[in-house]
Amino acid sequence: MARGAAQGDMQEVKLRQVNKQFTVLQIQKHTMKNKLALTCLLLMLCLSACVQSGSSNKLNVEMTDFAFTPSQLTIPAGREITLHIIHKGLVEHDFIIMKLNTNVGLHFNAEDQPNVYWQIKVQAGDSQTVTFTAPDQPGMYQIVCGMAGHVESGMVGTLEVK
Ligand SMILES: [Cu+2]
Repeated sequence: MARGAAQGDMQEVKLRQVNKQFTVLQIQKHTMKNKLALTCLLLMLCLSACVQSGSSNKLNVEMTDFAFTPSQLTIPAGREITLHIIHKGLVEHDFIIMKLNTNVGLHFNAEDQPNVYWQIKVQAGDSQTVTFTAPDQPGMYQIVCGMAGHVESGMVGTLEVK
């Protein structure tokens, strides 16, 4: 009996040791997982911050018949802006930035021409990368296409200068 009990105790001790080691292993695994999760989180935060600051002086605009996508853009005041236009439509379009506090109204016509801040004409299928200098004055600027009937069809947008 006494021997059997002693053996049982020994087994229990061994079992406890194994359990302890297993727990230690589990804790180490857990800590590594947490570290990995934290690293991932930090990396994601950094990436999103980098993308946000990096995209400010670069614009990507898609032209279709008849829309600008996105139609709301934001750029930093006074900076040189690289505009990449992807033309996916079948007809010619313009990307026109109107001067601050001007608006083409229902149509773009000859009276609106002196109020143009900057413009580029893009032929169908002719994607382009161009540069222009952002206005110095912060505010909301209107974007339009100057082709007859295109404003009416929805080729309008806003450019926020910050
Ligand atoms: Cu157009």
